[in-house]
Amino acid sequence: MKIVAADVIVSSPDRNFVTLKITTEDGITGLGDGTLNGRELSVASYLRDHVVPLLLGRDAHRIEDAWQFLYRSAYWRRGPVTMAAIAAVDVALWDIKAKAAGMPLYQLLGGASRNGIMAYGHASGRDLPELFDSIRAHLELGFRSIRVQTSVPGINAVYGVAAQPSTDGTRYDYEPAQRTPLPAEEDWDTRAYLRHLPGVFEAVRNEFGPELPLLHDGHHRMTPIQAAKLGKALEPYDLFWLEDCTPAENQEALRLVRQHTTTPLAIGEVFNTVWDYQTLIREQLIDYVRSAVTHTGGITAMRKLLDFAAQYQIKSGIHGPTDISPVGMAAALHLDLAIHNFGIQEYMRHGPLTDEVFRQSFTFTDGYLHPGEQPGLGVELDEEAAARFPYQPAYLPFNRLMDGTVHDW
Ligand code: GCO
Ligand code: MG
Repeated sequence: MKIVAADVIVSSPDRNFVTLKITTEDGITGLGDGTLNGRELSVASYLRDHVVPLLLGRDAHRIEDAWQFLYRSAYWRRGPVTMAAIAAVDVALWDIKAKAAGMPLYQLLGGASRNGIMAYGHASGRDLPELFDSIRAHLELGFRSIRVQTSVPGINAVYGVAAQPSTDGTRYDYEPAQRTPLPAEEDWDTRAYLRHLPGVFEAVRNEFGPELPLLHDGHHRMTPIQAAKLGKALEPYDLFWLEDCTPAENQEALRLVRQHTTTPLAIGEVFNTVWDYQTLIREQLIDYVRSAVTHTGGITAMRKLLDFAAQYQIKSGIHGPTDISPVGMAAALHLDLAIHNFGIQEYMRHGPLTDEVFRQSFTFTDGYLHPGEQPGLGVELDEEAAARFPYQPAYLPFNRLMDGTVHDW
């Protein structure tokens, strides 16, 4: 089944998305997500200028071969731009194969291992009353697992806290990228954060009881010993996980954290290959793999990574913020349903304009996602709608410490 066309569509409904659409000689189309938040045009160029010419005429069914060819023939390998571009191709080819088979993609991955996919939502607040309202609003929406992020006294803007609560408390609760021509500057003080956070979790546990799974994202801001201290301090509040507690480049850092705390650890949203996890998985330094299908070379590579993790009782926690498009999200859901070592799925709902561009068939009921039964991924792109929302520059903020030093955001 020859590939006859491959088009890169950059569209900005609510936020920027990069989508690859592959068309075969018999008219089957497949979609892949190549969105890299704040660096979208680099993936679009990698695909348009360097990958599309290689795809034309190839057999769409040879997914593993396409993956190996794109990875190895560039000679230069790994990195978020390359791996997002490969992911876009890989997911589009899986979409085509499943459509050709007349099956939802999860069936080709071995079929369903569970009835539904437990998802967690993002609650946040500038103070405890606002945080409690946000948690309640998420519970009303059906979420049964909640990530908790709060402001810290003395710090002006903290990652993960919505600038303004929305009317339903959740719909636009937090969007990492801002439509600004330059990255916005935020401030940070780790000691103030470490003093504040345990009290927040104590208050949340007192209000919502012991059962609700609670998660927290440290966003790479702590040193190993600071992370160890936080993990210990949070033990009484029984977190589902503490995410990205230290900068992700240093796998050995997690050894030190692990020696000090039984708080489960999740890491990996900025990783892009299995090699980033070698030490972490073999030494069982983490409990959850946080990679996104979109940034880790697609379903082919994620399946291998998660199978490797499974040998060490490490589970999935696939990255699913709004900067993963509905196409990337659908790919994650098919994988979540099929693999045995599923842990949890992050789910940040997209805005209404995104729903106009991407017609999705996944459902969210009583805290559980399901990719649906449409052949393929179950997502269609309305190209006319996509064209109404041209690219808009948007960047993630960055952090400076109180003395002006640049810090992890
Ligand atoms: C998460 C992430 C995101 C990232 C975002 C950056 O856990 O969902 O930390 O919120 O900040 O994906 O583009
Ligand atoms: Mg995160």
